[in-house]
Amino acid sequence: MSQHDAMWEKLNLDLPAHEGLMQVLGKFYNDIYLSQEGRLQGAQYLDFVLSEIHGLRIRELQEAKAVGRKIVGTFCVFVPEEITLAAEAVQVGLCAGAEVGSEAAEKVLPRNTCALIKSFVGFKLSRLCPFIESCDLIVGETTCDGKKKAYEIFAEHAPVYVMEVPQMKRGCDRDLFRAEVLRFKDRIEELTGKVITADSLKKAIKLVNDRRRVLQLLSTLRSAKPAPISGRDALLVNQISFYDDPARFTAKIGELCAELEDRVAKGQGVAPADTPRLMLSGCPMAVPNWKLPYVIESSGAVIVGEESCIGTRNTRDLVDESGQSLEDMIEAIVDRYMRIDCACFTPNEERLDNIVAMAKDLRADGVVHYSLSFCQPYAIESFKVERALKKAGIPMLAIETDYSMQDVEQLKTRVEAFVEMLKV
Ligand code: BJ8
Repeated sequence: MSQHDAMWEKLNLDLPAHEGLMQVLGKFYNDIYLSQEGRLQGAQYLDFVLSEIHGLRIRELQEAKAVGRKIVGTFCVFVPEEITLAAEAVQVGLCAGAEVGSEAAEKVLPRNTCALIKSFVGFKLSRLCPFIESCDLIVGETTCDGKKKAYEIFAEHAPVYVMEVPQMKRGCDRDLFRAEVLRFKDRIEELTGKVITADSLKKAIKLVNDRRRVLQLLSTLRSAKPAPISGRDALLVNQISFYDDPARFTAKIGELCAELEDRVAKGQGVAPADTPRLMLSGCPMAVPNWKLPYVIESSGAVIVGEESCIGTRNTRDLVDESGQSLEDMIEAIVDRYMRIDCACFTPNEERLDNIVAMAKDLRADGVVHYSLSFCQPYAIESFKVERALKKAGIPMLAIETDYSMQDVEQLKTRVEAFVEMLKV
């Protein structure tokens, strides 16, 4: 029995199943996170947010709703949060990273669908996610085929709006995306009853950029040897950035970075300086998808960066803050989002350059490329990534997996062999 039961009941969650999920999540968190040694003081914020992810944060969302603010859920970093915030709404990233609910999802989706898609459909059909149930609007997007088609099914159960994201980056594609950003702005204004002004958009751009800046700082600090923070904790920071209040998050991670700066100055780390440093690259790892980071960091390596949407792909680029008119700011937003190097684009050469540059900046000894099973964009692109890294003299291990725990031992064997090879 939890103090939040009444709220969850009101949100129409399946209470017994939700209770089971929370218990599994708690145990998982305990094993993967709380068992780490030498964690930062600032990690207490992460532990607290995670422990209250379906509790106090949901209560905050209900309070926001009670004073007329709208909640907008998303599954992709292409949905411009600046627009949502400028209309005084709250945006939350919904990408689900758990296997629970996949049985229900497989009743309406083919089995060979990526785990991320099955997860969000399963969460909805099984009534397990209070974020989804709190949303006034859920924004989908036309990135990969699986998501695009799954939104049609999802829309039968939730209020869905789909943004068209181009697949190429020519002038005409930018025009298309600009039109979509304006269409999204209209939809958000209609939802909230608020008109977005130059002033409100300017503030929102700054708020989101500030969050990106603190995450950029975290990323830079991870280039230190020895690594000052575990990959698991750094991933969690990035995951929480999609859920928590942006201003609070930026302040808390600013404190955590100050602690890291101190560690770096003293030459302290979470693992000895000669520990092999690995960078993750590929599909996003949504909460609570911590399997591969755990496997890697219990195989004698430390993760120093994540080239993914729950990582640097979402934080590398800022929106230009110099625009004064609403039109200028919309153009700046379009420019910034068109730089996202998702594998759904063709060609996507800039991603290869970004991966190589990032691996060098972070002084990574190797890269683990991670694709969710049945994710064609990332699995196919991994061949080009491997080639680009090879040219730069950086070894890569390609992993394809899902959210189940069945392959943990097999993954461990492969990762351990890769780590041993790096030591030679
Ligand atoms: S911008 S990476 S968040 S689309 S893993 S559902 S691609 S089959 S998540 Fe993504 Fe936006 Fe791109 Fe980023 Fe499809 Fe692949 Fe599944 Fe994926």
